[in-house]
Amino acid sequence: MDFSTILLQIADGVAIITLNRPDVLNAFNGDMRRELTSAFSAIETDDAARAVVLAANGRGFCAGQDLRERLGAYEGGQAPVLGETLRQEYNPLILAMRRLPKPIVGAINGVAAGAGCSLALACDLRIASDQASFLQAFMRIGLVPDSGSSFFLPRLIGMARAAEMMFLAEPMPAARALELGLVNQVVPPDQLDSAAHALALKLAQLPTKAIAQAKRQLNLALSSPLEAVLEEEANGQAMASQTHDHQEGVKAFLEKRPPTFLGR
Ligand code: LHQ
Repeated sequence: MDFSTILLQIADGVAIITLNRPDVLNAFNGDMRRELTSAFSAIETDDAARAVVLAANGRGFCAGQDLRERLGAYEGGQAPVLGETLRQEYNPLILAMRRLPKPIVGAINGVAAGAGCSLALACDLRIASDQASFLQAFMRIGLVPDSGSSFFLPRLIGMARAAEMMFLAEPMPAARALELGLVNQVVPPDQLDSAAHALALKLAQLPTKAIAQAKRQLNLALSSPLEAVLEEEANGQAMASQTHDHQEGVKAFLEKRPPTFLGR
């Protein structure tokens, strides 16, 4: 697949997507929104990809909406109505990430601002460089949190801290994000790629169907009552118990050797 704003490579069970508009800290233009969604949909159907790293080139992770994209409209004295852009482009991207039956590791190298912060929050796990920061930039330009930030942020760090980030729009440094559980790990910048890749490699070797189902259960747990989650767990276990990977896991345990999971 040919992309102009991102890079995609798949090897050793791991798909690496790299945001590639470094001059504008990987701000989202229309091409990047569409290409990113296409990349996730290509990964969904490719058995060679069992885990994903979402990384970025340059010194920023993603600065959110490219504020130059609609300059024409502002200069003409008419601000664009942004609801449709969200419905048609950002929301499908966030849903594609959450519905992807494969784990996504965000490798957060620098600032993740606005919809770029939302993008980081939509990953399953986040490893951050100690230079990274998270910024709910929306309020700075008179907008409201979007692209899933209002869903993920309070669930990750609690209502009061989410309100603080959203209202004050001050950057949260990686070290604080680690304290609050917003990221899983913080590493020096030169170790970010290898740490994210090592984690994804580990995920790629786990029982693929069980990982996909665990992600479904986590998604459901975010917004469903206990009864529904218990039922989903029972359905999921009915499926997982019939996989080769489950048989292999038990066999390997009994034979005191590491398992080889084949993803079926
Ligand atoms: C940028 C951007 C950018 C263009 C840096 N656009 N060029 C909104 C609308 C539509 C529908 C859906 O939802 C949304 C959601 C949103 O995402 S709203 C939030 C949009 N993002 C922002 O408001 C963040 C704007 N950027 C910043 O505040 C700063 O750039 C941050 C704090 C991210 C980084 O600051 P610095 O490290 O000081 O970098 P810088 O400001 O010098 O930026 C470097 C270059 O990147 C610079 O270009 P230049 O040609 O001067 O070197 C910036 O203009 C460009 N850039 N963000 N969003």
